[in-house]
Amino acid sequence: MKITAISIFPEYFAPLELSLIGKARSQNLIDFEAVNLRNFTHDNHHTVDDTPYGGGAGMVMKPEPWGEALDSVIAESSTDIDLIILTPAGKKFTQRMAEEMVKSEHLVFACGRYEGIDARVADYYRSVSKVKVQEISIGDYVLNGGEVAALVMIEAISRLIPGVIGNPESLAEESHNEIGALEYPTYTKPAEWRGLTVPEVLMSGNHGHIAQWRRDEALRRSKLAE
Ligand code: J9T
Repeated sequence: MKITAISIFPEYFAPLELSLIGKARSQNLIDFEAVNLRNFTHDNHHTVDDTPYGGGAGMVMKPEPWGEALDSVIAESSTDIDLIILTPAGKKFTQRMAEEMVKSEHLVFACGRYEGIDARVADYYRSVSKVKVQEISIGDYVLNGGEVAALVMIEAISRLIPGVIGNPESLAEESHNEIGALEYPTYTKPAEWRGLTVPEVLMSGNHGHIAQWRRDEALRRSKLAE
């Protein structure tokens, strides 16, 4: 899988060299590239933003640098592209979406700053046949830019690539569990710590009782969280 992130802060993506996805990269399971949006400006100040039509606070990202950057990424790609535009106004990112996106040959993350990217960029690329555009939010809060949201998505997606995480069983468990993976409390040794003990059922060896207890606990927790 090829992953491209376009941003005015490509340094944000340095942590991808480490940990989980670092392993995926070294095994050539993921080919990651960060592209600096300012390389697609032509003025001395490398301007990427301007004031909004209609007035209001903040700045909007200009369409031209995005158009040139995306055209160049598309021209260099031999496959279809899934273009993900990070925005708090997008569709909420879920585990099911990650499971779909991991099938992509080339994911391109457009990370905006300021008050967003000129809306014509999404509209234009929806009409390009090689490209499927999705506007995605990682949750109901505002960030300073799409970079951290892209990092979240890249971690959620890349760990689903076969061979990236050690235990395929835990992946199967996550995807079969509709109410959410691993929502029950977990324990390891010692059996008693600072006067606190591990629930008896977990040490019973009765796998049916353990599974039932975990379902009950996960349900109880999800009700508490409502
Ligand atoms: C500028 O981008 C954001 O603020 C953003 C992007 C994706 N998801 C969010 N919840 C916020």
